[in-house]
This record gives sequence, C-alpha cells and structure tokens, in this order.
Amino acid sequence: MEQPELGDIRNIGIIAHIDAGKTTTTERILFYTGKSHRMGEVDDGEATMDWMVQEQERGITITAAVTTCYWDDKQINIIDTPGHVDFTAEVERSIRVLDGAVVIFCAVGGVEPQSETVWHQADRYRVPRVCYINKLDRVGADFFAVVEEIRSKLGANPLVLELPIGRESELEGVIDLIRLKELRWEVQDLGQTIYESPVDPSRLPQAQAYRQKLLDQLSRVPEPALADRITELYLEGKDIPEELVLRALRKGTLERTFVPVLCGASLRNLGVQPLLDAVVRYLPAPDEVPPPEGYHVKKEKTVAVPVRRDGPPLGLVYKIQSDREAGPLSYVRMYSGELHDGMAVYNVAKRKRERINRLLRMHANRSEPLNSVAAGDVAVIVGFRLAQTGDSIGSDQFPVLLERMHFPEPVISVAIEPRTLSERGKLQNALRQLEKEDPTFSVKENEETGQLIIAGMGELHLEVLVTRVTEDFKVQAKVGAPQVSYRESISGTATHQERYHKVLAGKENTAELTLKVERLRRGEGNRFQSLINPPALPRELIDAVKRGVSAAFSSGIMYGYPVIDVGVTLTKAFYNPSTSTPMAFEAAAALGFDAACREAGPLLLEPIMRVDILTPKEFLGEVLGNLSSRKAEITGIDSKPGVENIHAHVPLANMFGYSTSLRSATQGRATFTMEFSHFAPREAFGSE
Ligand SMILES: Nc1nc2c(ncn2[C@@H]2O[C@H](COP(=O)(O)OP(=O)(O)OP(=O)(O)O)[C@@H](O)[C@H]2O)c(=O)[nH]1
Ligand SMILES: [Mg+2]
Repeated sequence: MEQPELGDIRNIGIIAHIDAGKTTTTERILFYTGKSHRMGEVDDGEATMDWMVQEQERGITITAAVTTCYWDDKQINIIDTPGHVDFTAEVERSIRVLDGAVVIFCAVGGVEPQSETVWHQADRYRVPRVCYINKLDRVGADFFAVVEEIRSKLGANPLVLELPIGRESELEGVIDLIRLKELRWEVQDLGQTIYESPVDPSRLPQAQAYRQKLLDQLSRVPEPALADRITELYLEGKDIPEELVLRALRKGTLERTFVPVLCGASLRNLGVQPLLDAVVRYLPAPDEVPPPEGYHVKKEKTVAVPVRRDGPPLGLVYKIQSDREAGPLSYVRMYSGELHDGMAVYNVAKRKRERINRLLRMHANRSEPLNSVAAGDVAVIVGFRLAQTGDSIGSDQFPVLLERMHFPEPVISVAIEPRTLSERGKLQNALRQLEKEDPTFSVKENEETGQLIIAGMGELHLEVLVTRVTEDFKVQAKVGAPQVSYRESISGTATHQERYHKVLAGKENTAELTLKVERLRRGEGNRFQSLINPPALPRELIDAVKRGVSAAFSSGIMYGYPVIDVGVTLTKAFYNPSTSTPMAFEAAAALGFDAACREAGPLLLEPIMRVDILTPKEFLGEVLGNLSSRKAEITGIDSKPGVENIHAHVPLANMFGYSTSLRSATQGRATFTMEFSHFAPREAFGSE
C-alpha cells in the first residue's frame, strides 16, 4: 500500500472514564469504515479491540489496542485506551504518541474523576480534542448538564455542534447545527443508513439559538482574516458558507480555543459517523501539531524535529509487547524519515544497532506486513531485543533523544511464589517479561527472605498480571495479601566523609570521598551531580560513584524501600593512582550515601490515594463515618441530583477491603474510584 500524504493521516486516541463506551464506539467506527464486517459487542465478549481473554471475560479494556481504518480518504490510526485507573500507563503512552483525541463522556455520569485525569493528561501534551457525549439513551441522560460540567469541571470551552432529539428511551437522533438538519439512523442495517430532514419547527428556536452561539465563537477564531469574514457575513445577516464554518472549526480546535461537542448512543448505533467526520475535519494531521523536541546527543542541545518524510529517520518506541512466537513487538511512532523492512536501526538511548526483521501494521492482535513506515505513522517492529519503552530509534547521523514518558510509581505490592520450587525460574522469567511490557509493574527479590515481590498500580492491576502468569505463561503461582509499597526519603541535609579500605586477593582497594545529601521537592525524583571533574578524579571513578549512589537509591536507607526526592552531590574525592579502584569508589559511595542519609533525618513515606465516591444521599452519613475511621481527609463534597460525590485523601494502607465495606454500607449502591495522589510521611515515623 502507498504511503498516504502526511495531511491524510490522523493519529487519534479514544480516552475516557471507565465504561463510558470507548470500545463500543471504536467497534462502530471499525464497522462503518468497513474495517470489520461484524459489529463486535463488549457485552458478548466479542469486541475486536478487547482481544485479550481477560478483557473479554471482565468486559473492560486492559491494554491500549491500535488499529487503522479509512474514512473520507484519510488514514485514521486509532488507539482505544482503558478507562480503569490501574491501567493509566496505557493512557499515558498513548497520549504521548497521538496527535488528537476523542474524549467520551457518559450522558448520565458526566465528567467523572477519571475523565478529569485523562483530560489533564491530554492538556499536558497539548493534544487537541473533540468531545462525544454517549449513552443519550440511558435513563437520566442529560446532555446539557454534561456540557456545563465540561466547562465548570474541566475549565474547557465546549462548542456544541449537535443537539439530541428526544432523550432516554425516546431518543430519536441528533440535530446537526452546522447544516441545520435532523439526522436519524436506520435500525435494520445497524445504523449504516442516515436519514436527513429539515429541523422540526418545534425544535427550531433552540437549534437556532445554539447555532448563534456556535457562529459567535467562530467569529473569534485566532485567524483574523477568517474571523473577520465570518463576522461580516454574520452582521449582514447572510448565509455563512459551510466551507468557512469548517475551516474556522478546524482552526479553533487545533489551537484549543474551544472543543467541539458531539453526541450519540453508540450502543444504539446512533451518532457515530458524524464523530468520524469530526475526527477527519477538526483533529490535526501529524504535521499540524508543534514539532516534537529532543536532545541531540552530539550537539548536546535541544532541537526541534521537523515532521518530514525526507528527513533522517527518528521514531519513539512507546510500547513493548511480548509475543510467544515473534518475540518482543516494538510499537513505534515515527516522527521523521522512514524505516524499511530489513534495515539496521540505531537505538539512540542504547547506542546500539538492531535489525528490523519484519514491519507490521496492527489491528488489535492481528497484523499485516508493511514494507516501510514513514514520519507521521505508527507500526510494529519485530526483531528488536534491546529496545525498551521510551527509547528513541533512527540513525547515528541524527542521534536525538525524544522526551521520555512519565509513568506513575507502583504503590501496592504482593509476594508471589511458585506452587513448586522447580518452577521458580519459569516464574521469574514470566515476571521479567511482564516487567518489560509494563512500566508501572516491577519485580524485586527480598534480599533477606529471597521472596519475589511484585508491585503495581492497584489490586486489579496485580490481579490481571498474576492471571497472565498462570494463563499465558502457564506457571502456577500463589500470591500473598496486598501490601503497601512505601518509599524512603530525608527531611534535611547532611554531609558525610567516607574512607574505604579493603584488601582483596592480596590487592589493596582504597577510596575517599565526601557526599552531600539534600532533600528535594516532592515528585522531583533523585539527582546526582559531581563537583569533582577529570583530571581531579578520573571519569571511570566518577562513573563508579554514580553507580554506587544509584544502587543505594533502589536499596533504601532504613527499611529497604526505594528512595525518592533526594539530591546527592560528590563534593570532595581523593584517589591514589596505585590503590584506588572503581569497585572501591562504588562501595564507598553506597556506604557514604547510607551514612549521610541517616544523619539527614530519614523518613518513611506512604502513598496517599485520591478517592472519589458517588453515593445515594441517604447513605452519606455512613460513608463519611467509615471514611473517618480510615483516617481520610475529606477534600470536598459535591451534591448532584440524588447523589453525593465525596472527594477524599486516604492512606493506601487504610483502603484495603474498601470495596466490600462500601458495598455493605450502601446496599451496593455506591461506587468509588481510587488513584495515587502523592507520598506523605507516615505519621509514626517523623514529619517533614
Ligand atoms: N445504554 C447504553 N449503553 C452503552 C452505550 N455505549 C456503551 N454502552 C455500554 O456500556 C458498557 C461499557 O462499554 P465499553 O465500550 O466497554 O466502555 P469502555 O469505555 O470501553 O470501558 P473500559 O475500556 O473498560 O474503560 C457496556 O456494557 C456497553 O454495552 C450506549 O450508547 N448506551
Ligand atoms: Mg474499553
């Protein structure tokens, strides 16, 4: 297949709160674009995009699946992401590599906590988006209330392009405000045929009022010539040509002056084609977003990477997925140049070359071969062994490191052991593979007990991974009770001088150094710097100090938990050319770090979760009482018709078993979501 022009590509993510209907909508998109010939339903466990057995069994999306379809001569690469907070890494990496997003809301639930999270993720990467208010057929659906919440809760400027006709079970179709037409979908052919009719006189005043609001916004798009032309026609009371309206809509969406809002009921096959039109018309092509920036390793400075086919090859590995037959599948987004089947590709992060065995275009878990992949497109490379999530790949002529992705820290852990001792190696191997795929999952061995400890984002996350160990890797394993994964840090500053002297195999090993440790801001991460430079201390010894410090970061201070937000500076060092060795400097650094941190007020930090609860009003008292027994700090309560929405911060340690106790306190009528918020000192262990 020919490479499409850059302007004819859309890289789009579907993002939302859990259960908003992302996969259901994506399945319609695949059906109407002719990509699939059967409608795959989530509820029957048959959605193409939810291809993993566990996704089908649980009825939720776990991994972000990518597929490609064509609409109006444009190639659309779609990533359907999971909504559950435990799988936030999948959303993060998807948003990192796409150019535009469709944000779906449930017409009953509105802007839910996780919708806010994904919205802010998209803000962080400045992703232009369109909104789609789904489930208009459900009892309690309220289109206008959701539009208002998009404004008040997300601080966005919603621009309504469609109004619903009827609601709940009486939902008939939508009014297209651009062309002032009513649209209705044929039930018999699963919504493939759309009937158009003039707006019914009873609905005309409201439609016209919203059309006015629409034109009013368009007359202020950040392209003066276009805005002036629309204002002129508007003031003269003339018709504004559709072509002008669409251009202004595209401009404002790309500049994020407003977000177009569409609506429908995907499960009823109503409303999806106009959403596809909106993706093609308003969301950006790869060269319409600001060019990515990266660090040029040779020039030692940040450079912009122009998105060009004829440029040097450069892409970002955003995901690794292991395949039993093919080995690791490396998902790449290309930003410049082109990669070909069989080519040797330079991994800028690893400074090594790897060969492409095969290039694939993915359709969820199926694939078709490709000869090449060019700037603006996404594909899968088979044959890489070294590449990891976040690596930049291309050529050593243009060695640029694109910005890496930020993943949250795992906060919950369990011990895992094989059923039989002989399976320990197999278990370790399976866990290592999963660790490679999932940046929010980690495996560690407890040095004292030899126990394997796995850590992840939440109970569901770990449950899913353990099921993969038993089902995909066929290793029988049992797990202990979930535990909190703590962190260690310091509250002050200290300087420590360390002298190291050891005779090994008759040979002397000496080192002498001074380390200063200081507390950094929460969330800043760890940092190491050296004030001593060659020739005062040879490069290989500075590198050894760095290795020693970074090993100490992961082995903890007092309790063996990972260290966070500590800055380390090598302020002095003496070496003896005949006795000083890298091994001695590495050991001295680790010992010096420990001693300095113990003097600097060590802290044990625990994960504090942001918890959002929706409860019917009559249970408010009980829910609050239960929260206070868990040492929750209530940060706000929003009243909605019939329900109260409670926001709280609660230590993760007090949240185990919460779903059961909430269910029994509210007869199963309350729901909650929980996600990591921040680390805070554990009270009994000292304060900041
Ligand atoms: N009534 C109604 N139900 C819908 C509609 N769209 C989706 N659903 C139902 O909502 C549930 C969730 O749909 P999904 O498509 O799996 O939602 P999702 O956003 O992909 O969920 P996650 O991937 O798990 O976050 C399913 O039971 C769907 O049948 C709709 O328009 N109306
Ligand atoms: Mg889904």
